[in-house]
Amino acid sequence: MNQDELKKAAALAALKEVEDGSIVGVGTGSTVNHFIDGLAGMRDRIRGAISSSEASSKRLAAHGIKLFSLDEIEEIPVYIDGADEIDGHFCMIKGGGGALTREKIVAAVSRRFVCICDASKQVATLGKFPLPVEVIPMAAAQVSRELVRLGGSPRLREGFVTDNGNLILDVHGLSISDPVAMETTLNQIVGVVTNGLFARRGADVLLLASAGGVERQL
Ligand code: ABF
Repeated sequence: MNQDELKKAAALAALKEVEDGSIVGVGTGSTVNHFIDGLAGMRDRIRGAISSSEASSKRLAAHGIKLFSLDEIEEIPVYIDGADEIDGHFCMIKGGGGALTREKIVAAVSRRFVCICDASKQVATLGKFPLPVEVIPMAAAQVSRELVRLGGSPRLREGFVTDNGNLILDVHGLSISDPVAMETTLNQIVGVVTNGLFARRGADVLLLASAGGVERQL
């Protein structure tokens, strides 16, 4: 199986995590795209979805899945999303697709976070994948200097603007031994909207696809 087939296997396994009659939290990315396509086959069994990006909203709408906003609901039972890296404590780096802020917001209102990944995303220590940090445009230079002080090498993601009208700094060279502390520290930098560490609220379930099948880890 190639990587895309593994992503699809993890994504389709996540359909079993969806509760009948519920509003489903939907992430972003190529793995989630397979999930959305699978969800279309059971759209009559759900009320609809809360989406974490314009791209996912478009795909959900194209399948006739009703979209809800966070103004309409307080909590959702389950959020399904991919990751760029996930460690043994289910802390993650996310935001390679640039949707980290909305992903973190939807994850925050979800009772369960189900992460769908192919096995290449599993790591012992987070940080080989450059950590995305969403910044207010006028603060990009100032935030970059702070990130350098923390030991990282930030690079502006060229030609990219987030769904929220902000910029992304991809921070290379971090070895993140304490993801909760790093997430908290980065949150304190003025001008940072969100950082791509999902450690304070990590995943609850991991559906990990490898050549041997999809393993459900808790
Ligand atoms: C989103 O999609 C992101 O947070 C992460 O960056 C990405 C995973 O990418 P893919 O599913 O395309 O490998 O969940």
